[in-house]
Amino acid sequence: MKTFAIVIFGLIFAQLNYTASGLTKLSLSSKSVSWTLENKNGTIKVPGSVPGGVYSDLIKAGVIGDILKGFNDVLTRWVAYDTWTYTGMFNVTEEQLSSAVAHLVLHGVDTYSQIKLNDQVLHYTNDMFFRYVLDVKQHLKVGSNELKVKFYSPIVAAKERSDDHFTAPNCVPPEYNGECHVNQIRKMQASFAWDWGPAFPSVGLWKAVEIEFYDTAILRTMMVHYVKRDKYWDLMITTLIESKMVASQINVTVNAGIKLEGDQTEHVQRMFTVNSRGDGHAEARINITISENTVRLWWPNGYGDQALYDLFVKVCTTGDRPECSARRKRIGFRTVKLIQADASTKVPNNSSAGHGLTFYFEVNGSPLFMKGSNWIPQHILPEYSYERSRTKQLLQAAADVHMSMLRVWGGGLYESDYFYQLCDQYGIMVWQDLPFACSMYPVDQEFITAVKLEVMQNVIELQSHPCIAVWSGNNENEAALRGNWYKTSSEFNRYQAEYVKLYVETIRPIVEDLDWMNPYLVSSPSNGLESESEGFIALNPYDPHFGDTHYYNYIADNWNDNTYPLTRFASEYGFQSLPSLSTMRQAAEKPEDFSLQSEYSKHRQHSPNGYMFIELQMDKRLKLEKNDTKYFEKFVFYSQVSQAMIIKTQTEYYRQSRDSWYTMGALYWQLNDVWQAPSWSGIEYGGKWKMLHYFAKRFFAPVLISPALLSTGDVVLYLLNDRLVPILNATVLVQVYKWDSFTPVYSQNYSAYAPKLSAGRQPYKLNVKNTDMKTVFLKFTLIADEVQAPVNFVFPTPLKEIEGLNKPNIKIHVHSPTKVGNEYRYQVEAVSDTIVLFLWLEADDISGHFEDNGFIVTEPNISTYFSTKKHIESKELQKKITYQYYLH
Ligand code: BMA
Repeated sequence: MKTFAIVIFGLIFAQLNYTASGLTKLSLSSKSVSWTLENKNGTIKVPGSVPGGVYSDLIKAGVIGDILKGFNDVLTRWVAYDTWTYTGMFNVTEEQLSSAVAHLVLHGVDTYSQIKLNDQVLHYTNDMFFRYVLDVKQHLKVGSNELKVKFYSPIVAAKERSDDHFTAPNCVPPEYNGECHVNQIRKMQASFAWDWGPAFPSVGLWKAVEIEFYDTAILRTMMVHYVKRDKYWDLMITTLIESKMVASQINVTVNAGIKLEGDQTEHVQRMFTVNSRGDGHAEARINITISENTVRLWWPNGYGDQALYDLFVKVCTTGDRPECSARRKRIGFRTVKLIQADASTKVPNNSSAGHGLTFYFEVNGSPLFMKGSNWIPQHILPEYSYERSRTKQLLQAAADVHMSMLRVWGGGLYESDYFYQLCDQYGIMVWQDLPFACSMYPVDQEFITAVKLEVMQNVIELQSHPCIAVWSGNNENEAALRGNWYKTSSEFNRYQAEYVKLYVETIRPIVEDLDWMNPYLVSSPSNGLESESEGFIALNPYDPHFGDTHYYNYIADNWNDNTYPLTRFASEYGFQSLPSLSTMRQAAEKPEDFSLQSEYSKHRQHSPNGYMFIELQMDKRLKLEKNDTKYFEKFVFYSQVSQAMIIKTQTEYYRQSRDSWYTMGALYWQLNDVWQAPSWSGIEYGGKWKMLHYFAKRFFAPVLISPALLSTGDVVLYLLNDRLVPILNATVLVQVYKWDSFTPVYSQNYSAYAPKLSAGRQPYKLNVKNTDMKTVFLKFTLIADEVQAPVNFVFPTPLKEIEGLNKPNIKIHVHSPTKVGNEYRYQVEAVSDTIVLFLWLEADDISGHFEDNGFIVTEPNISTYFSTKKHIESKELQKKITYQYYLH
């Protein structure tokens, strides 16, 4: 029996080396077809790219320069006001045209366009997130054909729609240098500017374009649902079949096979007669039952392996000339539940903590604390936003610092399939916002129709990825309406009704119907079920007893452990810093730009009063004299120190609050950047890690000894344990240092214990109130069998007040590299003669990153690694490495 299955399976796989028999595809990408791009009055005519876009094509042709330099976002804005036409000439053969079906497939059209084939208007598009499939059988001819896609200015289109269907806000704040009414159009919302990014209202064919020729039917895609039943997984595969756009009955055979552990396979074949609707769509369902012993579970990063299995599906038409087409998906077996249940089951019911509902993810039956960040598009131009190397670099960086969840934020995109494949591989769960953010949205017929189609298509594509954990209808729109952010209070009822129509009545049933494995939330932040019971716009969407929260406070003392409000799940919180000088140099043009007062600096800061808040936070804790000769350089560095310490403090507070409040998630704002500017990111545009990202590696560590300094002067300790087993027989070494010596003045061991998956508060405290707080700091080291944990610190007073810290003598030594994968890995040692605060190593213009950085040096020797793709002599690297630290 087993041999038989393998033979059949082998046959299926052998045939899967091609996408289809019967189906032929004619790629219209600019690699195979010549395209031109022309503006309205014909004064600009350049080669066009497909996939591509107007800004990148104008850069390639030398019409405009590097769009991220200087003020080029504003200086190139004229591009977005013009009308641009992409014209492609391609040949069709007689054989191709003899197929019964010829469909033009445009995988991504950004956004308002008219599509003409051989001078006949085929269609008008209005949604960049939608794959358009157009019947071109009657319009094609043998020989040369011309496809023209005329793009209307998205700014003008948005304005025109707003004139008819105005919905708040009127425009983005002036600091953004942005454009208005992006909420009117189904385009990446951040492309009209955001508080961390420039406006580039792009147009273009941002994904592939092709013509599909076949006779009867093809497999477009498939959905995969699975449920655990006793000792089995029931796998339900829904194939989505496309055919001629007329109602008809089609006979097909569906083959599905999955490779399991070892050499085992499961394979099923069935015949169907499917009813193709008038739009050419039909479905066939096939089930496979898998014994639980033949697969391993898929776990989020840090909690276990990411077991993935190849599922192959082939659909063949029956009859004289069978046509086959196939798809492969890698799937993982896991269960995810978002538990919103009586909070008193988790925390004492006689306290405020026990009121309300929990909000946590239970994965494979275990309650897991989600650690991570928020993902914004990796490039401001959509045609570059799916770039594989950058996707990999960023997701790898997220996985390297123990992130288990990323929230794909609602002002961006549905990301590339590659993005979700990597999240599957790295174990990064995805909180997927639908692309609606910080606005009220229209609900006219055109808009609702586009949204329905778009959501349907994208949920179908993404739902089978094991990484997908939750869908959320929008970013901050419930909070914005309740909080009157856009002066909507006089029309509250209208906006509430429209909100419900869009996210509850239109989107929710689609998502829940197509993906019944993963939960749908109406908004982020929201009170979850509680918001629903309050008409979807809760009185206080930030209620700590329910749902998720976003929290930004730029005025409080954010290095203080007692500053932060409680929450069940922190899905956004953050603070700005400046990018490093080397990143800034890619965009700043003159030496004068490198000053906070420069026009350049003002132009790049979109967050109103942004620099003032950075300075305010810095002044609370660090000392930087206004007349310091290196003021700007230090400001940049200190801003990163300040950001890293703030997010560390806040994140550890949330992890600790698992104990008393059942806080179960910390996703800080934001992982990445789209340009060289001040922002909340932990990784700069170009991939360089800020101090925050290095700190994340420590504050997200699976096991961490985490102190909190209470306002009474008591230091309490938590042993954070994100492992599925308890920590027994551990010791915490507490050492008190004076700032001027490597030798601690006090050391004491305490025993420590933490149950599995817990924030074990330890049953003792230390008091620092009566010590001379300016001269000492505390260091905590966990000693436990087979457990690695970073050291941690308490600085009892603001660092600007400390006494005794000396100027260090530091020597750097770089060893010869070893090759690890495609990278060279250099051991870097730093030797210091005294304590150093936030020792920060940089490798000049060599791109790569250190394994650790931003050190609190309490021993004479520290050692780390620098990894880079480029080979460089270790002596050279040693010369290039510079360092900074905090000293006043
Ligand atoms: C939240 C996010 C983003 C924004 C960030 C920083 O509002 O959802 O819209 O960039 O805060 O202000």
